[in-house]
Amino acid sequence: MLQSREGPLLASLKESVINFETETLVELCRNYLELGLDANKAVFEGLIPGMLEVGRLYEEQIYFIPEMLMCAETLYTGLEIFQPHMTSSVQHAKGKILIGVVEGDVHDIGKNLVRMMFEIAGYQVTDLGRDVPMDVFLKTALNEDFNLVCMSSMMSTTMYEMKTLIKNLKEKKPELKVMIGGAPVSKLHAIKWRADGYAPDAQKALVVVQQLLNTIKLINEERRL
Ligand code: B12
Repeated sequence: MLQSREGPLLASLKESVINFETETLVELCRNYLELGLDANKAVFEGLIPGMLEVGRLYEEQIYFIPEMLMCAETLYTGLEIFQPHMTSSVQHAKGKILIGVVEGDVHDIGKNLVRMMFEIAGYQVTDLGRDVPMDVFLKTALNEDFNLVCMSSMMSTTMYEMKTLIKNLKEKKPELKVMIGGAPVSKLHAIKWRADGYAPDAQKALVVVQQLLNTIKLINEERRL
């Protein structure tokens, strides 16, 4: 019975993001949660596919910047409603993570999703926001005690900021672990730029973080022996 309601509701959530119908979306979110359905599914199989379709509409020049902004606003309303109900297979994770979108880039939806997954798992996250000046990113990463620095970029023009940032960070603090992500980058960029990790989406990012932090723990334990 519930399953028969879930599919149409997920499709409607997706549609409401595409059509930037925030009021409808709020109503749908309420119905969805009242039925006790899975909030993670609502985000990853409803809201995000909606935003991906918006990207396609933009590329086909059916949507322009004002529409994209309205869709993003609707998406954020949904994320806010679902976040308190989301769960993670990783619980009570320990570690301090710094995250931000590099200088020149205002795309922060992806970064916010990654941050959300980290917070749900229990990590302590410092979010520098978007279009973060290089010196701010560097200073914060070097002066505070983070286990991992995560950077995001959505444009082929701004992704090289990550390369420079990694180089600067590794020169000054080689032991600091760095993870990168965002649509224009791949695992190959991570390897070439000497990042320690890469993930293509928010769910996989959580798995990679766990692996990286476990490695750090093992290295520290071995050092103590
Ligand atoms: C929404 C959007 C906008 C919104 C952004 C709103 C916001 N608050 O983010 C607005 C309208 C502001 C915007 C502006 C612009 N945009 Co725009 N935008 C998009 C769009 C449609 C969707 C991006 C998005 O949110 N995707 C959904 C999220 C969920 O996916 P995601 O970001 O990839 O994130 C996932 C993964 O990448 C990963 N991830 C992301 N970060 C990280 C970090 C880590 C550490 C890890 C592990 C993983 C990870 O996990 C995320 C979640 O699963 C894309 C088109 C597209 N098809 O993607 C264009 C796009 C990115 N934009 C583009 C452009 C050109 C612009 C503008 C220059 C347009 C203009 N003429 O002004 C400006 C840029 C201004 C600037 N200086 O940054 C181009 C970039 C082209 C390129 N190759 O460089 C794209 C690709 C559209 C296109 N095909 O031309 N944009």
